[in-house]
Amino acid sequence: MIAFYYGSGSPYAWRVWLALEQKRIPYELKLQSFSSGDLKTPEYLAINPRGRVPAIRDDGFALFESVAIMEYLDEAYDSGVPLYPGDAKRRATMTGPAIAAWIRRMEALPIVETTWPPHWKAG
Ligand SMILES: N[C@@H](CCC(=O)N[C@@H](CS)C(=O)NCC(=O)O)C(=O)O
Repeated sequence: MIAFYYGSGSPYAWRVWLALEQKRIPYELKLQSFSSGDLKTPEYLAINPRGRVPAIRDDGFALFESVAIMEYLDEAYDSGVPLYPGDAKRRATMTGPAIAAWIRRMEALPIVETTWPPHWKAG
């Protein structure tokens, strides 16, 4: 089972968490404390040398960086629920139904909302 390393309140970790849920991939939660130094232990740095969350370990394969993890999950686990729309234009304009578009929209909301084209604001 995938071990999912996350920290409370991390939007990068939410991205991976939502992907795991959406694809219905079984995982074990590994909560890391920022203040207790969990991310700087030798054990954790062996998983993510950058000492950040999120990270996963999948059958001995460790991976960090939320976007890379999402791409890995989407390709390695064919659960019939793709994270990305197949069509490039829908992917680029976030009009696809897939969860990746929604996750990007959620993450970008406080930053670029005022500059969004109208069709992004619809959903
Ligand atoms: N580009 C990374 C960013 C990860 C990141 O910055 N995570 C923050 C939490 S939101 C973190 O672990 N910070 C701990 C630290 O910098 O010590 C990703 O997408 O996974």
